[in-house]
Amino acid sequence: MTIQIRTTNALEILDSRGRPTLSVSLTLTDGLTCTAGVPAGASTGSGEAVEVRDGDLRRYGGRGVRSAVANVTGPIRAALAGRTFGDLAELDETLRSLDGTPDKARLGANAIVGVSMAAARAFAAAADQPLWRYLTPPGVAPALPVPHFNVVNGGVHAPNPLDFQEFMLAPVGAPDMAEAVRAGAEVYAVLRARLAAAGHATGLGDEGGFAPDLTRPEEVLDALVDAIVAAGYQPGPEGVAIALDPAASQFHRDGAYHVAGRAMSSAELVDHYAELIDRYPIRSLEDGLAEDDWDGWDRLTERLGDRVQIVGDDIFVTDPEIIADAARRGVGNAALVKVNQIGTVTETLEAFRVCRETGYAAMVSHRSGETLDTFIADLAVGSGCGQLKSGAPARGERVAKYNRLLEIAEQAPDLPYARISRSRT
Ligand code: 2PG
Ligand code: MG
Repeated sequence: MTIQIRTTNALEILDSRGRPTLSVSLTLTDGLTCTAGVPAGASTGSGEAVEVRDGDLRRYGGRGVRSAVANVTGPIRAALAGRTFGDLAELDETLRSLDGTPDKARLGANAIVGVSMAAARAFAAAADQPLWRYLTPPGVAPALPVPHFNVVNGGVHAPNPLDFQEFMLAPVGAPDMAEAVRAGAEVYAVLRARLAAAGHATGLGDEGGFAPDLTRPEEVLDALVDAIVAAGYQPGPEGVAIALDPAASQFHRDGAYHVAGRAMSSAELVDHYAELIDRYPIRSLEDGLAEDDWDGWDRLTERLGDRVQIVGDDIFVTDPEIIADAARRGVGNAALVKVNQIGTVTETLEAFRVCRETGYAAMVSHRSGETLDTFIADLAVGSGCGQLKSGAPARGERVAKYNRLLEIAEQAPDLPYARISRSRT
């Protein structure tokens, strides 16, 4: 199935945090227009593909994206307009070679990924397929992913004293998508009432989770387990399990990890995680250590890798080569997958392929700065990876993805709800 491009367009819009991002559109010669909203992170890995931002301090504190918009309407349009493409890989390769840098810094990963996402939609439409089906590689079984609801926010996503960035609810024991969403929303509601009753603020962080003035991870984990039980669910693999993203690069400074007022070595922090995993129904630990602490990651994986999923985000940055290298070394056992972290849909699909071939699990992820775009819901289903994190079951830009999963489940009733266990095996 081919597409012929008439033009590309882009607009500077706001993301969910009130910062500028791009809405990109691609118009085909047959008149069809496909659009994509570009996500943006806060706790970014240093190896991520590079966004182009204006740096003009008179607008949005330098965060404007007019230059990235100009790249879509200038060089990218000039390279694509009038051309016919046989598949997305060919189009993405054109974008990559036009950019010419290893990290997409010239045209901007924000400009490139928007075009790539819109193009994926155009190919899906040309093939008369829903996006998730188009994104399913041959031989892969699509599945509805277990949603990972980030219900307590800390780190750089909230102004509270919590050092760990994300505390997530994973309804692994739910019978289907609708019940999974219901479990997340019901526990979230109970958690809010309980936090309020205990005198904590129930304001929200960037991903829609509560941002209470708690300091120790144990206080949050106790509150989560209480809320799961009070909402009528079983904490753990039969009901609602817990996933953590401490985003440890953010609290790693001067050679130590700073958690709840304590400075810990890498080995001490691994001990701390082991204690938490002993005490609480934790199934997944993302970015437990900093992105450059590969020796620590070795230790972490060796110590806890057969008990929980050890997910690399900042350390792998959705880069197929880094994931392959990590798999050779036995570092981590799962990769977080963010389309804008690598910059094209084709390379994202390649990251999934490396995960499948190396036996690594994969989890699709939103960014802290989101739009109403629901691309990642389809990507999670199509990849068959079984896991999606898209923030709390609240705030429009977060629930848009979960609502899209409900829609897909309704439209494709034969799709299974992913069966993933508490441990990775
Ligand atoms: C993360 C992400 C998304 P950000 O660390 O996993 O939750 O955060 O988008 O700010 O990088
Ligand atoms: Mg992360």
